[in-house]
Amino acid sequence: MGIFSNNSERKLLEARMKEEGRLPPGQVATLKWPVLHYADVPEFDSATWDFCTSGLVDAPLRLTWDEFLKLPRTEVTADFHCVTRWSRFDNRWEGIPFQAVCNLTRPKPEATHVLVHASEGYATNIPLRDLLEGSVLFALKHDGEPLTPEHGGPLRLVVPKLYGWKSAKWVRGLEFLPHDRLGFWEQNGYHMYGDPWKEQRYDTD
Ligand SMILES: Nc1nc2c(c(=O)[nH]1)N[C@H]1C(S)=C(S)[C@@H](COP(=O)(O)O)O[C@H]1N2
Ligand SMILES: [Mo]
Repeated sequence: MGIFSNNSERKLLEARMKEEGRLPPGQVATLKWPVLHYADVPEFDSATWDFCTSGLVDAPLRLTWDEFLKLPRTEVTADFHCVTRWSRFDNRWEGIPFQAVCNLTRPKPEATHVLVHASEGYATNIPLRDLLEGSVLFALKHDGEPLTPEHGGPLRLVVPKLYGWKSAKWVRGLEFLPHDRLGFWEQNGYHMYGDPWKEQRYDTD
């Protein structure tokens, strides 16, 4: 045991993040990495896994696991804010930039929103322009380690600027749409956009 208990360390981090303007309103800092999701952790089989794009695109895709792994790579360090009020700072993500998939599938000009599809019927909606920001990626690794199944392994979306429910674990596809359409939590009362800095937690916020 060091001089500081884990909780003092946590409080020091929280104070520092607040000072640096990195703690959104109503959030607390965590040093741990909570696991949070609805339904069971899905099985992964590299032989049957695929990644599909559909809707308003010039080139609908169906990529196998091996094909997906051949896409360009990127690294992003970002904070992560869950609507249940924990924030985890300086997560180092490695994976495939969203832009790389977009370049392959070529959304039509009418596409304004994306419904991100994941295993077990989970889905979440995000405006296309937000997904095109450089910080958005399909992550394979977190802090240097392959993503564990409970954290979305082998592949999850990461959208750092929005609440965590937009960062779909076990992501399998993208549907490009001419308008916004509610995903899983959005149908259950969560906000359509989910900006942690504006505390857009529920559809009444
Ligand atoms: N497929 C799927 N992705 C999901 C969820 C889920 O229920 N299913 N929960 C979301 C929520 S609310 C959060 S906060 C983060 C949590 O990621 P973590 O478990 O790796 O901390 O995953 C998000 N992605
Ligand atoms: Mo969350």
